[in-house]
Amino acid sequence: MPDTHPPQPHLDALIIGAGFAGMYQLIQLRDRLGLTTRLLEAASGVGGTWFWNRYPGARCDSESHSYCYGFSKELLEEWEWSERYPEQPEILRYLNHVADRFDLRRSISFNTAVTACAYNAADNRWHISTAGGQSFTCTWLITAVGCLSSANLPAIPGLDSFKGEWYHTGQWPHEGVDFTGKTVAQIGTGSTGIQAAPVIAAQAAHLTIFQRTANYSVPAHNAPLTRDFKDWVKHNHPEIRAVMKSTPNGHPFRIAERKVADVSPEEREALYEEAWAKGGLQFRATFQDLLVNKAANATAADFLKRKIRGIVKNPETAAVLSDIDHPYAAKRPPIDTHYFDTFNRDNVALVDLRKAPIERITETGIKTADTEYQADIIVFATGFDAMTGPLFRLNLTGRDGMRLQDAWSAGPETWLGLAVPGFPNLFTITGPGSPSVLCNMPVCIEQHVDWITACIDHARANQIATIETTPEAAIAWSDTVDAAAHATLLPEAGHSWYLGANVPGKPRRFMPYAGGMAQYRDICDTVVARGYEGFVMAPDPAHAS
Ligand code: N01
Repeated sequence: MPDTHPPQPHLDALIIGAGFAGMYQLIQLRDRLGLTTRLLEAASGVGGTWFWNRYPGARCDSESHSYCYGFSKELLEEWEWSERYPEQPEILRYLNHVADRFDLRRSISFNTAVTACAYNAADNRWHISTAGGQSFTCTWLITAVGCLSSANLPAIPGLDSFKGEWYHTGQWPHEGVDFTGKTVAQIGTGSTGIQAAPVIAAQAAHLTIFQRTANYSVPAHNAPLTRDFKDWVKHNHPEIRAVMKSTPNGHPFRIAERKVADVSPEEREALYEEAWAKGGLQFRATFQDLLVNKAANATAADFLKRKIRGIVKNPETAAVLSDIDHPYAAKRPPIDTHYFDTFNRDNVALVDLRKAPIERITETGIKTADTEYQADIIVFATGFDAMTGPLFRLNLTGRDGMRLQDAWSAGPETWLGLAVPGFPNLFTITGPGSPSVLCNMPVCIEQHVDWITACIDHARANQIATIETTPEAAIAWSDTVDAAAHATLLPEAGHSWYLGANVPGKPRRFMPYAGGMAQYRDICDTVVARGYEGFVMAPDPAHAS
C-alpha cells in the first residue's frame, strides 16, 4: 500500500504518552527550551492512567492536594480539589484543564499508537513508526508511557468460550458497565480490586470475589474537603511541597522518627488506632522502622489483621481475608472505602483460590478446582505488566538493532531509571530503577522531567550530539537498586509486581528504587555536578574542532 502520509519534518524531540509525565515534558521542551516537539498518544484524549482506568471506584490513593503538578504557582492556586482523594473523573478534568491552559493539544497527535522506535547510528536519529502508518524522526526520544499501563490479563483457559461480558479494569469502557441485576465475578484483590468491589457490590445482584493473595487495607476515610482545608492548601503550597520534596515517598506527611520498640504495647496500639482513624497511606508513617524491621512490621500486620476480623462478621470469610502471608506494605498497601464491610453484604461471596485455584473459564462462569461459579460479567482486576511492559510495547531497538526486550532479558538495566546503555538520546520517565511507583507519582515525574530537560539543554548548549549511558553505570545502578530493596522488607512479598512476579516468565528483579525520593534526587543532582557521570557525551561532528 502506498504511504499516503506526508513526510513529517524532523523533530528535535518526540514524547510518547500524554499523561502527567508527557504533558509536563511537552511544556518543558516546547515552551521552555523552544524545541520542535511532538507528543504521540494512543488514546483519543490526555490523561494516561486516568484515561484508561475508569473502573467503578477508581480514585487516587495520594491525597488530592499532593496529587498534582507543582511547577506552576498559578496552576496550583487556581485548581481546587473537591475530595480528600480525587476520583478518576476529577483527575481527568484536571489533566484536561492543564492541556488547555498550556495549549498542549496543538502538539499532540491523538489516536496515534507507536509501534516501533529504532535508533539509527548513521543519522543519529530515532525513527518512529505508528499503527496508522505515520513515521517520524527525532533527535531526542522521551518515553512517558507510565509504569502501570500494560494490562495483565492472565492466560486462564476458556476465556474465548465465555458467553458473558468481561472487562479488565485498566481498559474500562468509556460508557461504563451496568451491573444492575447481574451476577459478577471479580478476580483480583490488589489496590484496584479493593476499590472496585464495594462499588460493584452496591449495584450488582451478586458479586463473587476471587482472592489468590489476601491483602492488608487501611480505610481511606475519603470525604469532601472543607472550605477551611482548601484555604489552608491555597495559602501553604510552599510548605506542603517542601514536605513532599523531603520525604522518601513524596507524600505531604512526614514519617515518624520513633521506632516500634520506643513505645509500650499500649501506646503502640493507641498510635495504630489513631492512624487507622486518620486513614490512608499515612498508616505506614506511624513508625520509622515498619518497612525495615520484621518484628516492628509484625505489630502493624497483627493490628490490621485484627481489624479485618473485627469488621467481617463471618469468621470463615474473615479468616481467609486476614490470612496474609507477607509483611504489611511489602506489596503496595491498598486503601479502601468499606472494602471489608462489603463481605458483610448478603450479595457478596469470597472464594479462596489458595484452597481451590481457578482451572478454567467456562461458557457461563469460572470453574475452580472444586466448584463452578456462574457469572454474567467477569471483572479482571489483575493488574499490570508493570514498568517494563509499557516500554516493550514500543518495540524499541537501540544500537546495532538491539531490542530492548533482549537487552533486558534478565531484567531491566538502567542508569537511574532514566537511560539505557545502547539506546542513545533516549530518556525513560519513571523507568525501572527509579523510585516511581514507590512514591507519589507527580513528584517523581516532575523531578525526572526537570532532570531530562536540563540534560537536553546542556547537550544543546555544548554541541553534544549523543548522550548515552554505559553498561558499567547500568550494572552498578542495578546493584544499588537491589541493595536498596534488600535493606527493606519489600522483597519479602515474593509474589509482588515490584519483582515482576505477577507475569509468568518475567525475570524476577526488584524494579523500583527503594532508597527514597529525597536520596534519589540527591544522587541525580550529584551525577550532574560530576559532569553527567555515567554518561558518555559525543560531540556533534559539525561542531568538532
Ligand atoms: O494490580 P495488583 P492492581 N488468578 O497486581 C490477582 C496502582 N494503583 O491493579 O496477589 C487469580 O496489585 C493478584 O493476585 P496475587 C498501585 O500501585 C494505584 O490492583 O498475584 N488472581 C492480585 O490480587 C497498585 O499496586 C491506584 O496472588 C490473579 C490482583 O489480581 C497497582 O496499581 C489505584 C491472577 C492484582 O493486583 C496495581 O494494582 C489502584 C490470576 N491468574 C491501583 N492474576 C491509585 O491510587 C492476578 N491476580 C492511583
